[in-house]
Amino acid sequence: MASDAAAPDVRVVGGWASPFVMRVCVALRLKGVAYEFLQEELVKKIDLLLASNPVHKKMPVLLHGGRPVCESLVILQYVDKAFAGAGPPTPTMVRPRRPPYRFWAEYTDAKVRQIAGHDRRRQGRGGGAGRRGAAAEQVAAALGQLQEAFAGCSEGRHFFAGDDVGFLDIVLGSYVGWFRAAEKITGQPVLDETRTPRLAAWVARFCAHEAVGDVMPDAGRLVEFGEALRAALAASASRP
Ligand SMILES: N[C@@H](CCC(=O)N[C@@H](CS)C(=O)NCC(=O)O)C(=O)O
Repeated sequence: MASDAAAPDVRVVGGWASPFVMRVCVALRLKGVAYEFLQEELVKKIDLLLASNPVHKKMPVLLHGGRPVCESLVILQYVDKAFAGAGPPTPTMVRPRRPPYRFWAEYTDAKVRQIAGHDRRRQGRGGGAGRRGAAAEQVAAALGQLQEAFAGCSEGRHFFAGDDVGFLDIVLGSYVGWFRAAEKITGQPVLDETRTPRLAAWVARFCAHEAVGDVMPDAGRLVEFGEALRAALAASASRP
C-alpha cells in the first residue's frame, strides 16, 4: 500500500524513525490511500522538505496534489477530511468537536515526545544515561495519566474513541517504538504492565492493527538509528 510510483498524488516527506511521520502513514493506511514515501537523509534535509515547510523545516510534510500540509496533528485532521470517502468509514479518527481528544493529544506531545529524542540540538550534544533514565521516568508517569484518560475516553471499548483506531490512538501509539527503544537503552520499563496494565493491553491491540503493524519501527533499529544520528550531529557540529 505504501508506494504507487505511477500516481504520486499523495507523498509523505519524512523519516521512518519519526513518530510524527509514522502518524501520517498510519492515517493514510487507515483510509486506504496509496502514497509515496520520500525518505529524508540522516542529517541533511532534502530540498523538498525545506521548500514545503520553510517555517519549521521539520518532517512530516504531506504533499497532496503538490500542495504541502505541515504539522502532524494538522495533517491527521486534513487526511480525515480530504479522504473522507477513500476507504472504509473511519468516523472515529478525528472528532474536532470532542475537546478531550485534542487536549490529550497536546498533553501527549508535551509530556511524551522527549522519549524519541526528537530535539536534534540536544542529541548533537549527546544523551547521557542519567538524562535518558530521567526522561523514561517522566514519560512513565505521564502514561499513568494517559491510562486514566484512556479509561475516560474509551468507556470500556478497545481504543480511545471507540472500536477502531482513531486520532488519539495514532498520536500516542506513534511513540510505542521509542518506548521499547528506551527500555532497551535504560533497562527501565516505560510502559509497565504492572503500573499501566490497561495501556499495555491497548498497545498490543494498536500494534496488531493492520494499518499499524508494518510501519511500527523495530526497537533495535531505533536504538541504532539514535546512535547514528547522535554521532552524525556531533560530527557536523564540530566541523568549522
Ligand atoms: N510538531 C511537529 C514536530 C515535528 C518534528 O519535531 N519532527 C522532527 C523529526 S521527529 C524533525 O523534523 N526534526 C528536525 C529538526 O529538529 O531540525 C509535528 O507534530 O509534526
